[in-house]
Amino acid sequence: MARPKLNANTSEEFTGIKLTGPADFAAGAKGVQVALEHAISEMGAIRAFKTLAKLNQKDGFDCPGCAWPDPDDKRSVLGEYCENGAKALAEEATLKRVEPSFFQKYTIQELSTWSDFQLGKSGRLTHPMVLREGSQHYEKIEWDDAFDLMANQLQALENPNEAVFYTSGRSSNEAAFLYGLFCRAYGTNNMPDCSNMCHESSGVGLSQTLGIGKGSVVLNDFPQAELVVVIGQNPGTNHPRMLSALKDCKKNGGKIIAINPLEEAGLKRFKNPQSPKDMLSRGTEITDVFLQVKINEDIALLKVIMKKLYEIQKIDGDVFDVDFIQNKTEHYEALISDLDKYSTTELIERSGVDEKTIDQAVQLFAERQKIIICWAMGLTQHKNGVDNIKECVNLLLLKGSIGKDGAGTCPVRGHSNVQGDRSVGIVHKSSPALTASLKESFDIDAPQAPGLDTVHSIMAMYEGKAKVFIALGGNFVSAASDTNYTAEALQKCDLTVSISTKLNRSHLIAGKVSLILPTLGRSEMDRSKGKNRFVTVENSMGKVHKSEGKLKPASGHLMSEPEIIAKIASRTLGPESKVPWIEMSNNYDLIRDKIAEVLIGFDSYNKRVKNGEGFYLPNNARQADFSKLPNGKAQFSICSLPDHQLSEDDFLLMTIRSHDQFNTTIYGLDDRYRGVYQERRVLFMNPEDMLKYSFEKLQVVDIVSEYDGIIRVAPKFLVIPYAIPIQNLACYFPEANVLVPINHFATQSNTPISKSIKVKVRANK
Ligand SMILES: Nc1nc2c(c(=O)[nH]1)N[C@H]1C(S)=C(S)[C@@H](COP(=O)(O)OP(=O)(O)OC[C@H]3O[C@@H](n4cnc5c(=O)[nH]c(N)nc54)[C@H](O)[C@@H]3O)O[C@H]1N2
Ligand SMILES: Nc1nc2c(c(=O)[nH]1)N[C@H]1C(S)=C(S)[C@@H](COP(=O)(O)OP(=O)(O)OC[C@H]3O[C@@H](n4cnc5c(=O)[nH]c(N)nc54)[C@H](O)[C@@H]3O)O[C@H]1N2
Ligand code: SF4
Ligand SMILES: [Mo]
Repeated sequence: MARPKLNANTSEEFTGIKLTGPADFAAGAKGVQVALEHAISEMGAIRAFKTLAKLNQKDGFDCPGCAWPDPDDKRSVLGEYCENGAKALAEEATLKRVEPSFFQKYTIQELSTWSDFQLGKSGRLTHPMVLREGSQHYEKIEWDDAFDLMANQLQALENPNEAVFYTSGRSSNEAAFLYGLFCRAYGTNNMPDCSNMCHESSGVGLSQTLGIGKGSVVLNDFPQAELVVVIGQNPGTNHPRMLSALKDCKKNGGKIIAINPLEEAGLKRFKNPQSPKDMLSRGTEITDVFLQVKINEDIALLKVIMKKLYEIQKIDGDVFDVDFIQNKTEHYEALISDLDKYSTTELIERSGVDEKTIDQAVQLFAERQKIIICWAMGLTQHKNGVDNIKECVNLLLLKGSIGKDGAGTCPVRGHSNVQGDRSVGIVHKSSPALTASLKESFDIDAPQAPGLDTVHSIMAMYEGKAKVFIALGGNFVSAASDTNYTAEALQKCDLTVSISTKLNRSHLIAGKVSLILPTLGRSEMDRSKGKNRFVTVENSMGKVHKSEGKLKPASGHLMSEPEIIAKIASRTLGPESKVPWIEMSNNYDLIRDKIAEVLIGFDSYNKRVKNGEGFYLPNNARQADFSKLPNGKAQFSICSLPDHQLSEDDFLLMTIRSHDQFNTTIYGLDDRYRGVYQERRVLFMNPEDMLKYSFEKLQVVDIVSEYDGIIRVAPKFLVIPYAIPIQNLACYFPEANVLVPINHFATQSNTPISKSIKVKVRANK
């Protein structure tokens, strides 16, 4: 008997909103207090203090939060972590458990009515579990039986491309390398990755213009920068320790420009909890010029800045780095003549920023030569996400701000090892070089044809072309676009498998048969033959270093990610496989040796990570080496303005993170910096728009999107008056993912348009 289709969305119940208005600084004593409260309530005081002391230390483990780097040299004894790092750790190191009895008690139908917050707070998964065909309850399964079940399903597929292997960016380099190796040995490149929904636009835009899909700066560039631009990013919440880097820049006379539809608290002022002086004073003012751009009008704004700089250049001649442009770039003339086609007045109007403020920013760009541009999802998750990145690169190239100290590109990565996973082979497009190395090292005939990325995997499952879905971490149904469509796609699968630490909605919105395989978290001891093992990760700035868990594992039944992958591989591929799967998963040194053999930049991998220092991967843009690009030159690009064809009653909606979540993991219900407490179903709206539609404060509304004749509704949101541009709206991810159409994504990168969804707002009746 088939199971009924479950509701894939979080609970619509309101939870008791309180509003205080936006904060005017980030961190401070409150940050410390909240961090400790979370840690102590999940772990107890002794465990909390012991574990926090190892977070981001050289002999400890890497923060399971974001990918912001740790200092290369000295680490603070007071703690090298932030409030949200402590929350991420507390979530993983919690003492609560989801035992088999939990699943006996609740059906998946019952659990699906819980909110994401409630699901996550249930605790750590302890045993491998199976949901059998037609059943409503997960039940215990032995590890061996789970691996046999998977191997049988995978062997029975007519074509390896009927299987999809998703990765979320928490996995170590060792686990990710084995996983990619298994996919290719099995015969598919179907490796969708959370990057596809995240920084893929950065990867594509940067590769085409600078020849590397990663950023070019390191942490030590910040104190040397004369100007840092933070565009489409909310570091106070999502990369809190970046505020220390911005502060270091300011201390040396640098300036900060923020470009955002919202004036985020973290970009106003920062009180560093590690600095007693800061805590007693007002802290550091961060932003010098705030450009309150309209959603997805960054290109208009950047174009007007470049036009104005060009006007000054024509008069005084030393605004642009002419030598750099001549020697290192091409298509400068095309860029200038394209800029000429736009009217300054129209660009200014589109951007939504007044000319006086733009001129202040232009002045800073004109006077300063060492510039860093930092960005995140506010630029990548649009139809023109790739062009957004290229326009930033244009500006940096004009200033010669690539390949010198204190200057460059800084796409700030999300998940703590998302960049590493990519570096070691989680890519749905393989390269001839990788195929050749895999052949040489493992005698594997890896497939050449590109595999499916996230949106195309979902479509393939929906259409019955993919039948098995395996996830190394993450929460696919809640993270992906078009929640209801994605849910249907997953429920059509014959088998879904989640390698997870904690319960989430993707375990409930399952295929005909479903497995949960519980795994060790970052903070936990990974022991083999009586010895502790370590793994390695790469931070947002390309540094690879070790991470060694210290806590007793959440359960005696957990396996490490490399062990789980190796078992799946050896069972599925059988004794004919030439890869020593089990030996490698027993001894991670062997995995690292193979990574060093297959991939460039990892020479003496084991030796270089064992001392705790780590190493930087090669980065051509940092060296201003563009030899791999056409004519050996960095590329200026022609970017066009987006066209949303908004009617008078349409809004553009951005789906953003609150201060109390990590993606689909909801830490709590407070968005302290935006002054919204105890509620997530909120819609931030300009007071003039509220007046126009006669919406009252806290009125209940439905948000509706219509694409290609299909209407999607996110019901029951409370309207909050907020300083956001007119015709722009914001609400939280993942509650609003139901509105994002599956077939609308960024050109070239296929990243869903989660930051510019065209919607209407209706009173809820
Ligand atoms: N605590 C915490 N840390 C996290 C995460 C988390 O959920 N919680 N998630 C991690 C992950 S995976 C990622 S990718 C990063 C995400 O980090 P961010 O990208 O900072 O996260 P978002 O909340 O999506 O915020 C996007 C920011 O861009 C702005 N924005 C939206 N649209 C536009 C636009 O059109 N133009 C401009 N200029 N700005 C715009 C929004 O107002 C918001 O300030 O954070 C990582 N770190
Ligand atoms: N509308 C909208 N949608 C978005 C975004 C947006 O801004 N707006 N952002 C997008 C972005 S940037 C991203 S990166 C994706 C995130 O997409 P995902 O990475 O798929 O989602 P997460 O919520 O980070 O995954 C959380 C789950 O990971 C598991 N987990 C945690 N730690 C570990 C571990 O160490 N190992 C294993 N195996 N599992 C672990 C836990 O079970 C937890 O429930 O969402 C995307 N979706
Ligand atoms: S900035 Fe990111 S990596 Fe650093 S402690 Fe905070 S959450 Fe963890
Ligand atoms: Mo992300």
